[in-house]
Amino acid sequence: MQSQTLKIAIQKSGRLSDSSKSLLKECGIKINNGKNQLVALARNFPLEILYLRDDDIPKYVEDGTADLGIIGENVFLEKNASVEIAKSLGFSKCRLSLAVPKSEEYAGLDFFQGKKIATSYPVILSDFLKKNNIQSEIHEISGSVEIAPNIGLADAVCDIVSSGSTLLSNGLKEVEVIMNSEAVLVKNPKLNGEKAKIYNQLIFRMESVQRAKQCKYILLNAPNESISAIAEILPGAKSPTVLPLAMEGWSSIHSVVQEEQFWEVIDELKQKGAEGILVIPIEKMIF
Ligand code: PRT
Ligand code: ZN
Repeated sequence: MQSQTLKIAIQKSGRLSDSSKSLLKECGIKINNGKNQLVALARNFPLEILYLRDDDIPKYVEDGTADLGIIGENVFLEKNASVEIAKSLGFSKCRLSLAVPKSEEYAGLDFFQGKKIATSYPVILSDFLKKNNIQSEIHEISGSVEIAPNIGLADAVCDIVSSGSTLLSNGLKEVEVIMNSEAVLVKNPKLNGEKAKIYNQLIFRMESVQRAKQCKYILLNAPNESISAIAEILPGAKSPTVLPLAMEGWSSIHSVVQEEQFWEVIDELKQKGAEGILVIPIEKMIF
């Protein structure tokens, strides 16, 4: 039994919370969740979960109240805390952009010279403007940034965009992307001893889950003379498994394929004589 527990801070409720909880679940971590609970202990892994507002997580990880946290890269940069990014997590993808009223003619960043920009991200925005030698007035507001130009509070906004529909329905157009963001796992840089060991176990599990999401298990039948050509297309983890079929001269080939190359690979396999192709999701991949 481990005497220490690792503490991870995740968003209590919001756009990151479901995916953060799912990730822990996929890592095989079972959590006893009570309603409105702020802290929970995992049942089968030395991990304590703290449920917080995302903006508070960097500070808690910096001061060691939590060892790890899951936040958007946008919050990581804005809060500028002494924490390090341990891993990109691939969910809650979005971008931080500048947007102006649709009716404005926009020819480039000079548009913002002397203008008033409303945002919840003053640190990232002022850094971006400074790098581009633009002098603007930053008006910090904590929510509903997109209404600022309509009520005469600002000439433009700097806000998170995902589908773009919020900007559209407020008569704004996106003109510059300042940064792309996704959820990241952040850690206290001083993690050591037993906590570092638990952290390594957790990272190992997260990597196995992530790797599996990027791959599919593939099974197909092929004439024996095509085996070597197909093995070249489907190298798998080491090399594909080849099993004889009851039908003389044919084999069943099993392997893994990268999700992003999937359709290309399928076309090539068909050309090489593959038939009866089955593609199955993989839950975990351990090397
Ligand atoms: O209460 P708490 O402080 O914990 O949460 P929050 O309200 O500050 O954050 P939350 O839950 O809204 O977002 C958490 C994180 O999710 C952000 O820091 C981003 O990293 C990420 N994320 C991904 C988004 C979006 N997509 C998103 N669409 N954060 C905000 N939005 C908002 C945006 O502010 C705008 O109002 O959604 C609107 C734009 O969406 P579209 O689809 O209309 O473009
Ligand atoms: Zn927040």
